[in-house]
Amino acid sequence: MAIFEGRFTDAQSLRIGVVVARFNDLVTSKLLSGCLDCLSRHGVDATDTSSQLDVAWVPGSFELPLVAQTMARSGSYDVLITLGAVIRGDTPHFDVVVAEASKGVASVARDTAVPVIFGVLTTDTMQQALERAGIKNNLGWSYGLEALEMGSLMKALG
Ligand code: INI
Repeated sequence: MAIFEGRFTDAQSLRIGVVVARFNDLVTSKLLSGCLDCLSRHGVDATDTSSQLDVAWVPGSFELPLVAQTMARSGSYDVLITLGAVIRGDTPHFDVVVAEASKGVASVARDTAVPVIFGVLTTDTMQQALERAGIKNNLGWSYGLEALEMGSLMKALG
């Protein structure tokens, strides 16, 4: 019996792309900081001159799938992370943006076999989003960890 598991010790061998939405930048820049901190502390070169890690900014969460798809198809990345924040209270078309972002990101992963972490916060209020972006816990850190696990697992599966 083979058991496949992602490891967190493969970080130095992974090429990682992060796509982050500028909308609700107060939240998403915190998610990005938490994510980069996690990657860096696991051995990823997260410096400005890194050849292992790239960050692409998009206007909003709706645009995450297209840029993730472009990066996935480039063949330059083992794993991608998408970061965004959609807040129901301020967004009449909340459901549309969330549905397109989530379905789009899932499709990119399945179509390209490059794992794409869905790091889009969907909350009722800005307060809740901020709590998940660092006031209480920074989910960006968790998304970084999940990227290392999935990148490693997909490599193990060959
Ligand atoms: N994009 C977000 O990432 N979060 C939001 O809360 C949001 N609101 O509130 O509308 C949002 N809208 C922008 C959208 O993602 C696109 O960038 C825009 O529609 C252009 O395509």
